Amino acid sequence: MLQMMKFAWDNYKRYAWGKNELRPLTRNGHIGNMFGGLRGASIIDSLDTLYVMGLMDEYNEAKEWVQTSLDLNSNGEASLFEVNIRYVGGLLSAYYLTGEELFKNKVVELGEKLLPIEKPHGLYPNFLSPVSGNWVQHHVSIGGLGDSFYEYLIKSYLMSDKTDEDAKTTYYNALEAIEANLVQKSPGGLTYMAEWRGGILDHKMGHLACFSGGMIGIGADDGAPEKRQHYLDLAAEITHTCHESYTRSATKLGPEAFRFDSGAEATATRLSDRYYILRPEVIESYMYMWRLTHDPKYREWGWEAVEALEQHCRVDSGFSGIRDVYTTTVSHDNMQQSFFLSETLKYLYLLFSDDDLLPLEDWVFNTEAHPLPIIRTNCLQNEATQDKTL
Ligand code: DMJ
Repeated sequence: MLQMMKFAWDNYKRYAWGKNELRPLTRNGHIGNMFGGLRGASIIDSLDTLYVMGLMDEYNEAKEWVQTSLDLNSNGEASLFEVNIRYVGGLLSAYYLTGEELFKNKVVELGEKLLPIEKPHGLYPNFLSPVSGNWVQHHVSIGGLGDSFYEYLIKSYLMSDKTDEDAKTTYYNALEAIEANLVQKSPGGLTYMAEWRGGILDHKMGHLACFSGGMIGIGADDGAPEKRQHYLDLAAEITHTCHESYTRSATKLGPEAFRFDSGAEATATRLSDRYYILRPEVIESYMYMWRLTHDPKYREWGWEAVEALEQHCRVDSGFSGIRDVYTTTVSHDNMQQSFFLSETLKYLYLLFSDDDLLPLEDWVFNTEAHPLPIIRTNCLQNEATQDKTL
């Protein structure tokens, strides 16, 4: 994993330094429009991974770029969600891991720019202008761009040192609704999350939804006592299904979405769903399930993914997504996504590390795998007492 990270980083540095992502086939940088005028997404997303892996020369290069070249006064329409999870999350986590004031100063500056003055009908649209601070489009979604809502309920509860009872109640109520409405069992015995379109079930599960194995796993222990084992079993079943979506492909990598209808069981039936863009969610669930159960199968499954990534996604100058997981004559998409460095490689590294590296008792990972510390209530109490004394 360390070698994979170094390879991905070195090539980004060589061909795409300062741009948002590396295009590994054409050996140039990609900017895109997701982050408005912001640049260096791969650098910000990599800071904590480099630090945790002990790649200190590379970490220092990244830090120097933040110091000298990260321009927060940029123009353009940015996705609030993406800037938040990658830039705010990346800088915050770098600050908490290293204690470097530079990261704190940058993240405070960025955070202030992201905070809107007002919001339409009390809702939070997906796009915001970093120039004016106004919402750009009044598009609200709990699907793509807004899908981390459930994950953040349980994570807010854990991050508050289990004091945020509202987040807890909302999460377990939502999980009951998910179980009642979305969780299904296929004829072949695979548990999956269907999609819900105005009351009609679409028997399709997206790769993105495979994070839910890990989410349900980390929340299992704080559920009602009679539900705890059930939640852990559900988490394991969903993770198993997501693994099946990998094993049933020729490349042993999973498609963007897989179906459970017309005879399909965890396979993509549409050409447009067959791609894999280096996403982390399945490996993320392996990592959580390994930490929670220590069942060796999760490491075996993680290793299968490493081999498949090496075989099908590694190209001469980085790692690339592929257009069809069902053929070993692969066609590459020419994109090394920043979340590959931030999430996929970090979760793989943690899967094969001891549990005391970023222990789950002390750290919560945001949806881009940036670790944030659990705020201990006794620390807050001590701070309050000190303030009073002063
Ligand atoms: C990442 O940016 C984050 O994990 C986000 O929550 C969902 N999409 C990608 C990875 O697939």
